[in-house]
Amino acid sequence: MLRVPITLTNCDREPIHIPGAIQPYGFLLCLDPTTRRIVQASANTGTLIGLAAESLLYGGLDQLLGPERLAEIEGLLEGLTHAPKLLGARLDAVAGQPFYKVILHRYDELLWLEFEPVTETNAAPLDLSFLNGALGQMLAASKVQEFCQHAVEQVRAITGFDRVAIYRFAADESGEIIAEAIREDLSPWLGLHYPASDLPQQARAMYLKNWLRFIPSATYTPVPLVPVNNPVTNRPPDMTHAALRSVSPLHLEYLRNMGSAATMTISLINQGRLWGMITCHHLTPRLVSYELRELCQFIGKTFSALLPSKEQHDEDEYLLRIRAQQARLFEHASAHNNFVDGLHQEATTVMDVFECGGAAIYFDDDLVTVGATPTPAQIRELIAWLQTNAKTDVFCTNSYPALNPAGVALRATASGFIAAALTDAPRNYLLWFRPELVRTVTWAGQQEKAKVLTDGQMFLSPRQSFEAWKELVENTAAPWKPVEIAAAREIRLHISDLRFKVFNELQARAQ
Ligand code: BLA
Repeated sequence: MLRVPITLTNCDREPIHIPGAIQPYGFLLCLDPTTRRIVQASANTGTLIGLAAESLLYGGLDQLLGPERLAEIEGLLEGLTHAPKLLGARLDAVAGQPFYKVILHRYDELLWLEFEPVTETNAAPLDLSFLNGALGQMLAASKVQEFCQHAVEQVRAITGFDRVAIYRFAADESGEIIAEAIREDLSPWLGLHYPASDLPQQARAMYLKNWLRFIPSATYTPVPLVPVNNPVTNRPPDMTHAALRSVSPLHLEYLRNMGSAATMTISLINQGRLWGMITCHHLTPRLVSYELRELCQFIGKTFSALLPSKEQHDEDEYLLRIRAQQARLFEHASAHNNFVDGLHQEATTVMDVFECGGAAIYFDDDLVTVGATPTPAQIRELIAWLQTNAKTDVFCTNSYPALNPAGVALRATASGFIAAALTDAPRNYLLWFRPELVRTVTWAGQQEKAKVLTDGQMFLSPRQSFEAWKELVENTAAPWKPVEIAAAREIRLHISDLRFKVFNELQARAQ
């Protein structure tokens, strides 16, 4: 049960790297790097291998391991860094049943030995030809969307999780499910958005250092370390790189509320930034072998390495589309006696140049609109506002209501807009509108009832999060991309050139 009321600030403050406890599916020993003596042990060694944690303290590994395994481990301890290493052999000498594997790393002035049972779930065996095919597909995908779809399908194929999704972060750190592979009978989450607070800052920072988290059961009772504090530093050891780290109780509650019994999350990192995560969910608890988790990390790292080229491809393609539409628009504008007619009467109109809900042309007091726009009276008011407030020839916002309270009335169609004042006639404008983001997104998840509070506590669940996200993005449209603003500038200059040419021609004819 949670004791502290959850607020978005105390979420960010929870010290998730020093929980002083582990998840109970394995056990942990921390060794002093110089003396190689055990200085901390998880309290479950008694239950798991019949040796009480207290009895292990200040002794060596020879209490658990025979000379052969000990020699192997000694060999690995020398060169250890924060990057975990798996001891190849199974440790059947630890306690007979179950068999253990050991994952070792060195961090926070300690040598860490994490013992995991060798129980496999129904995951497919590691297969090089599968991996070869999977990477081939990822390389061949040109668009980010297609690339993400391959990645979730591959991770689902090798791990057998019920649901594998890619959760991508926006500039404001909110997230969206952009691809998923799910068991047939599950309802899709594709297109769902979540607020930045669902993944607090300290967790983001940790996930940049450690590529994979694994929670085989969301209903576990944490096992404390004995003693909880490292005798040297007098605080719990830093578990940033420990696989068994006990995770935030807040997050566990969130998982239980969403009906998820086991999860695995892989970081997707782009130029030092957490770009997104591959999140895996299972309806029942499950163990995934360390080797398989390593393979998933490999996919996450490969994804991260290939991602910039896929993003570049999407950007290049959008730019080409903008250029082609611009060229058509310019042709139409020149072909008509009145350029305004050319901008809205042909198959390609001013609103087709880039992604927007509607557009308007305001010229010599005449107003023409295409697509979904505010009413003519509202557009005229907007123009009056621009004339006093817009300091640049091309002005854009993705939250007009934040700049002008009267803008709230326009939020359905024009939470965002780009306004380009014509060069030679600055009181005239081309306008592109974007609707409120929340109107373009629908909730497709389980139709559970949104509950804000249970017993005075915040109720953590994706549905609740989605409601929170909706509130945060009220009155906001999708942000304008630099390439769109640049295109608006070009259109503005081109229209002015065109008008200048027409003016010159008329003058020449008149002489
Ligand atoms: C961690 N939150 C996480 C993680 C995910 C999410 C993927 C990584 C841990 C893991 O592997 O499971 C969020 N997971 C999601 C979301 C979806 C999903 C949004 O599948 C959507 C489908 N979480 C909250 C709030 C708080 C919070 C309000 O919603 C704080 C008050 C905390 N989330 C929180 C914390 C962690 C976390 C503290 C870190 C857990 C840890 O690693 O210890």
